[in-house]
Amino acid sequence: MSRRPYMPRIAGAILSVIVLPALGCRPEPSQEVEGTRAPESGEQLVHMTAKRFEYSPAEVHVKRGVPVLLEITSLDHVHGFAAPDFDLRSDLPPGVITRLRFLPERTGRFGFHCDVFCGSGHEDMTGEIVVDEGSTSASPEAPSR
Ligand SMILES: [Cu+2]
Repeated sequence: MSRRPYMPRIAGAILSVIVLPALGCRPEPSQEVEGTRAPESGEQLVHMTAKRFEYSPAEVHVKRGVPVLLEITSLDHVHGFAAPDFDLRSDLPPGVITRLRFLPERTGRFGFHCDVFCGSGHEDMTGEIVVDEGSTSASPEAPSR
């Protein structure tokens, strides 16, 4: 027999999709996905969570020139995510993975913040996307003129 047996995989899938939730132990708190397509190769995948009144991580490092996929999940309440420098904004419903894509074209530090009022402390709910120079590890501030 040269065919590979697919049964164990299927059995595993059935186990995790049907049996485990029935037992009350869901493998992931967030199953729903809002937004665009699944992660693609070549993207910088960044996971982030939001809760009153912070993002984690609050500072995200990405490389310039490489597409970024942000996957953000709120842990408690509807929050927002707004990064005006990248024209990004979305609501973050709790328990849902919200996907946002952008291409960082300039290096630097770019702020983001919650733009859905979520209580007193809301205005402190901020963070930064730090875009670093891509590929090589050459010193970032070495102009070659
Ligand atoms: Cu807020």
